[in-house]
Amino acid sequence: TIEVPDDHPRSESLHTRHRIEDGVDAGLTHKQGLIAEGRGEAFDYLLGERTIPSADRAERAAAAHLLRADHPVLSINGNAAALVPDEIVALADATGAAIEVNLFNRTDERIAAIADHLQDHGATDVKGRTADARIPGLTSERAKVAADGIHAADVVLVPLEDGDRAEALGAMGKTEIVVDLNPLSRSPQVAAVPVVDNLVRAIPNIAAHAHDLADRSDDERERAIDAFDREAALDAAEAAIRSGELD
Ligand code: PTJ
Repeated sequence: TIEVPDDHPRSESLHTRHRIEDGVDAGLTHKQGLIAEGRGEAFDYLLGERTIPSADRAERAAAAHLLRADHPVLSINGNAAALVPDEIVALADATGAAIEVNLFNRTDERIAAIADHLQDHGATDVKGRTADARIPGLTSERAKVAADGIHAADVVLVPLEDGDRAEALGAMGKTEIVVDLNPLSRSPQVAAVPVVDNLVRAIPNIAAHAHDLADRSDDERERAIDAFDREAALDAAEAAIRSGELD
């Protein structure tokens, strides 16, 4: 691994890049995950590599949805597993959500490697090794899900989604939370809660909001959901990118 000096102005972004490289070497992340990371980095640069206020509100609403759900599920792909394994386990613990591995470029080897990796990071139960149900109307490999996981979920959090599945999950009546740095991408456009932020900041911040909201009343959790305006959040993210003000 190449050393990144801590005083490098973009050291955080370079560390993230190396985690994805290591993920590919470990058989967790698909090679296309490197390309996805590059696209994400470009948007993150334009956002100022920070959590903008509208993304923080989305993360609070996401936490409230996960806490209120009967069957919340965190859907994990190769990039999420490489970047934030500890944070995913912490978010599952904070919200009572199940963890399920679900891949666009699905192979049994990578499903097993990711599930083992998450268990090494403290996950007690990882679903997705056996895909005994399907998301209707979806032809990609992402249609294969666990009957007692994503198929039965009422709220699903998906990092780096493809738009087709986002729509198919919506058609099943599920509330979908999408984390994607590109506000123009189809999946945040159709998600109930689009979170336009880097996974490495979004997942721990959703967990922090979940800890805070868990101590509050049902009313306050409902307010966090009702106060969130998805259209306004998408517009704010696009405006932040277009403004070019990197503060
Ligand atoms: O592990 P698999 O097989 O499920 O494959 C996962 C990838 C990511 C390869 C697959 O879903 C894919 O090809 O995704 P796309 O179509 O390249 O979309 C990636 C989206 O995620 C882009 O809109 C990026 O801006 C965004 N993105 C990339 N890195 C991050 C991100 N969003 C948030 N945080 C990131 N770290």
